[in-house]
Amino acid sequence: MRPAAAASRRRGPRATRSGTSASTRASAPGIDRFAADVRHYLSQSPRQLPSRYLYDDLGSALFEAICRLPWYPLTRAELRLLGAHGPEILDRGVASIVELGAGSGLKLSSLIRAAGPHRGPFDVHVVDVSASALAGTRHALAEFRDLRVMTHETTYETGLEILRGTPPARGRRLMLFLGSNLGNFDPEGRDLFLRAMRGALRPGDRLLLGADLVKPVRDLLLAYDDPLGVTAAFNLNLLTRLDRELGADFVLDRFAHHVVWDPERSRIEMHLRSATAQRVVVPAAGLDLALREGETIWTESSYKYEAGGVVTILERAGFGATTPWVDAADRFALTLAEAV
Ligand code: AVI
Repeated sequence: MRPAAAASRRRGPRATRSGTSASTRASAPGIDRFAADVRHYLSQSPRQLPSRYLYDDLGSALFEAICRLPWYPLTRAELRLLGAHGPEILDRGVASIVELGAGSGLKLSSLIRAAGPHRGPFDVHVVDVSASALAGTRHALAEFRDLRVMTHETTYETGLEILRGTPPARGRRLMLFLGSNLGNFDPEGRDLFLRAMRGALRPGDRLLLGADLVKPVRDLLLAYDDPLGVTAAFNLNLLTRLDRELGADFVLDRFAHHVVWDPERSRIEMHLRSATAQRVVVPAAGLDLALREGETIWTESSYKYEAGGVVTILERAGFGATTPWVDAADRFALTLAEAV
């Protein structure tokens, strides 16, 4: 990995209503990497595409819409927990907040609001590959005084490298990894990533981790295959991205959104199923694919946890975990863990 400081292009700090703000942009994955990943993963058996590519501008907007659907209760459950436990989460020792993958900034702003008016000042670092998500976060934080906001337009991994080299001058750092983002990692990648987060913290710093919990299968299937078809659009949009950016010739109505619950691995899988036997070319990735009728392209896994399981994996990664706060209605957990 390139040294973060050398890779980043710093745009100078500027005054905002909320305090000061600055941004870095470091090695966001480009089109060559996209083409190479598509070539590699579509050639696997079963065929796959990495879920991180679901989030172009339209994909990010569709995901924001998913979070408002009645059948996808994760975001609302997490907001309830942040509202109820804000003062504890942002106790007086916290001077620096880091969020990986902030989306619209809604959760971060809700947490700061819930902590009360006398908390802060805070240094806030937000890491996301999407420039529009970072702009949304800045906008959401503009109402607060006493924030110094740094946005980092880059991958989580590079963001963690940057943060590791810039510990806060005073107080504790609180890292946020919310919204069941951890659920999109396979177990091996998850453990590595938790260790990388731990590596960017010092003993006494904290991690607030969101995790969606196992719930009745019917509810899980509805959350990922909603009757309005928003999640289907989110999934199919990945093919429009391949058409637009890599010159592919996927025809959308020859594919269907397909969702499977795997109880053994405790995960929801999202696929795109080929309705017919068909050929598809992806010129920029050098691919000429022959898809069978019913063959699927696996686009995402969302692992679901038990609250006790979250504590175990956190402890394995070098955290002392407290008892998770659980939203009983929608089965979602927030765990505040201390780096040891
Ligand atoms: C971003 N991530 C946590 C979402 C999830 O639930 O796995 C993405 C998503 N996929 C379909 N709906 C939402």
